[in-house]
Amino acid sequence: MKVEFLVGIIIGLILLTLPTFASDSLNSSDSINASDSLYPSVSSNVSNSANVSNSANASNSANASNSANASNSANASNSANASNSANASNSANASNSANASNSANASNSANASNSANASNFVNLSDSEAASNVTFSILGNANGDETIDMKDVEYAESIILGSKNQTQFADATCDNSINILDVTKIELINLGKAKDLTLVDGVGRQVNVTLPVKRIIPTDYRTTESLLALGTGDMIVGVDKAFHERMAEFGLLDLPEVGMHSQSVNYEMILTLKPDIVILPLWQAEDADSIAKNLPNTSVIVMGLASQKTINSDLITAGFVLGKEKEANELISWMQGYENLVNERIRGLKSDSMPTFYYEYMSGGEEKWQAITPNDPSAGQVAEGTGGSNIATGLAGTSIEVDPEWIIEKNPDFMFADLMKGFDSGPGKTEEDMKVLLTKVLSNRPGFDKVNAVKNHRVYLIDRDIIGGPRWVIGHIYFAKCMHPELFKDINPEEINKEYLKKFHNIEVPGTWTYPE
Ligand SMILES: [Ca+2]
Ligand SMILES: [Ca+2]
Repeated sequence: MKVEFLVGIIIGLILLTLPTFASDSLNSSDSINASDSLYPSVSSNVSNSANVSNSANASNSANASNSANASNSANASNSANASNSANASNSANASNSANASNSANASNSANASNSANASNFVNLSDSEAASNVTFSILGNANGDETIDMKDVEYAESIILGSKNQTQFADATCDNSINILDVTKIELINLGKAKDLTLVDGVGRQVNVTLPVKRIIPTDYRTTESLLALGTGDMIVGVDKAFHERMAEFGLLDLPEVGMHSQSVNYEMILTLKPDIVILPLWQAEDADSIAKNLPNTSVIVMGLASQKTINSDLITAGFVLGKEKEANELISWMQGYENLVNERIRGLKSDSMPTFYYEYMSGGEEKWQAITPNDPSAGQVAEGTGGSNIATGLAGTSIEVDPEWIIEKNPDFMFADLMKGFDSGPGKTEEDMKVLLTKVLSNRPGFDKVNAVKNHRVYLIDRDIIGGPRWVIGHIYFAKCMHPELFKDINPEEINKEYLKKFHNIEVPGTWTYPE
């Protein structure tokens, strides 16, 4: 425990001294993104609920000691979530090291060492790095979104001393930039490299033998993203949750190698001889031990399920899998709708925006869990949609709150997350959703006084359109519900159909949002 604490302090110091990379490392908060995990820790939520309610109250207070209590209770909640899907001690250490709400989820050693390494390199200027998408394959010397002849030239300039070394310039991964890197970059560019090294979603350097032919994603939303790139014939195994929740995408005859990235069946994976195994961010803590059990397989952590990381990891995955064009198409599709929302809500004044309560797992037994903007997946999907989340400022990604607190906050809108996933989406009708809405709102004494309920502004949103490439559909739905006058011509259900047809060539009857 002591050692872990010290590691936490050291990581904290590194993060604190590297503000740029500290914020990058927030991407890895997906690693314990409870709202993406199937089975939130029920017992810990219960035991922490009193504290968490305090934190909600504290957020209204200027009293310093109350604020401190609030962040402590939030830490407890984060640790609990972490132990569910990842490693609790690291999460707790991170909470100690810096800002609780931001860094609590962020820490892992791979990330920290990446930050440390990266500090030796220059940051590319905006003109040199095309966008905020990070194409993290060694050989991408100029830091843009691909590897091509410009990287060859850039590496030569580094050798000649006219450019500084950059983060991904060392194509041969030997801590030196020389003519071998230039050669390697040329080979990668020509499609003749026998291998390449990528920096995965949590900063691990992973060598991949080319060409990649057989892949196993251990998480169902990652699988959806990969399928959208046209990799259906490369996937040789899936997780059980994929069969249970995403039967509409096919692959029904493939073996199951785990359950939602847990209980990995190593024997099965070894039998399937994958070139790469792709883990979701929240499985990052286990990546190295999983890799040890899978010799001759590249184990890569990627954020293909989360809004915050999907673009960068799609472009990296697209390159490794020979699906660059497909990755670019998918990213353009998402960005098109993201821009549309931005453009239409641009004129709204922040102080006149409606408030909303976004509830986690509304369809399940547990209620009163507020999704906060810290959640890099669902919480972020709801940001930038012309509303103000009442859970803004609360620590943690999702946090149990007191019903009284919600009533007092009196949100104008309520969005109910249907994590269970079986009551909405494929095969469901509007009538089914109407019944579900009644169920979601039952057993909530005093809730009829809340503006959202009083004015019939409670909306159901299926998780299919929150994670993976479809996050942008959920994003639009939030914006349209709160500002229907700005999105009269936009129909999220139609966009879902468009996505399924365009990127998966399937038609799936069902209802993902209610009411429209
Ligand atoms: Ca490049
Ligand atoms: Ca080198």
